[in-house]
Amino acid sequence: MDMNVFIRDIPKAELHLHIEGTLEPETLFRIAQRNGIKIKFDSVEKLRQAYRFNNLQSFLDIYYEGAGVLQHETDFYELTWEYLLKAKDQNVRHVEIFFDPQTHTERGIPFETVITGIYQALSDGARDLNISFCLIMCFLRHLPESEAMETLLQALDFRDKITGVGLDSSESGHPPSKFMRVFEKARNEGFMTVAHAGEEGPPEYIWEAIQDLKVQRIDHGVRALEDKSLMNELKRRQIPLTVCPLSNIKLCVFKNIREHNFKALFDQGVCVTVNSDDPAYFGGYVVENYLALQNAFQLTRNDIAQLAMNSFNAAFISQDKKDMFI
Ligand code: ES4
Ligand code: ZN
Repeated sequence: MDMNVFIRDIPKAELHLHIEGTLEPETLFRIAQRNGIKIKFDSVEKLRQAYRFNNLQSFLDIYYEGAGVLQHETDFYELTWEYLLKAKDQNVRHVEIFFDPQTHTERGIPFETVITGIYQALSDGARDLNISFCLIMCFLRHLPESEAMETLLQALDFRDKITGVGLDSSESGHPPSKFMRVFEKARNEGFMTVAHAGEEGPPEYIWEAIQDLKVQRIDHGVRALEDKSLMNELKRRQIPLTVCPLSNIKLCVFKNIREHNFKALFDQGVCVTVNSDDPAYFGGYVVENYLALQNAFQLTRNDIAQLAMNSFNAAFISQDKKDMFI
């Protein structure tokens, strides 16, 4: 069987996916028009051409602007549903979706509008597309901890719909320790925890995510390779990394895919998973991320199967459910 087909058809879970990052230019234009919002770019092509980034911040500036077209429950529904159709095509069986409530509540969109639209699409997807799901609410780390705390309090009204909390946005200068209290409260309320760390930031930020925030997974974490004792800790405790190869290339974390440290992490026995991060902006969904790695590192079918298995093992699902997939 052709490797492309093998990668497409193998059941997989996606664990690092920002729903706002699945907003394709076509959808962005359609929703903007419907909501009477003017876009700086006069065509889909021009907008897509603007998707050239030199670091995380240059991407975030465009990403937050794009998310500004989302206003109504149906906008969030449509966004999520379109992603699920892509996931279905790529045989993604389980998704753990990040959303950034503060990106929307800061613009006056109610928390309830955001979560209801996203959750309805995910529920329909579970029923009609057979894709199971979890929702992870991320705090924007460039904002003060007090605002993250307010967001957590708002989320308590939707407790049954949210599995975990995460930490995203501009990493440099915003260490995980800044959010110690809000993560402590989240854990006490029964939420799972994850955090972006070691994407651009130093290995110390990964240590802080593990020790201060007590996360179950690290999002990105590629800079762990710079710290031998951290690598030992990740291996010993089998703390998964949700790696996003195409994202790392687009944001210039690595010069090109062959320079990516994925293979070193994988060969050293870290529980690595492959994910798409913000696929509408980074040029590929999860299959394209697997394919990029397979091409660059000549991965075997066994390697691909191991990565797919890791994705279920690292998921926030019961052992029984993992056993059904693996
Ligand atoms: C993100 Cl790639 C990345 N890093 C940090 N925060 C983010 N939010 C959306 N994509
Ligand atoms: Zn991310």
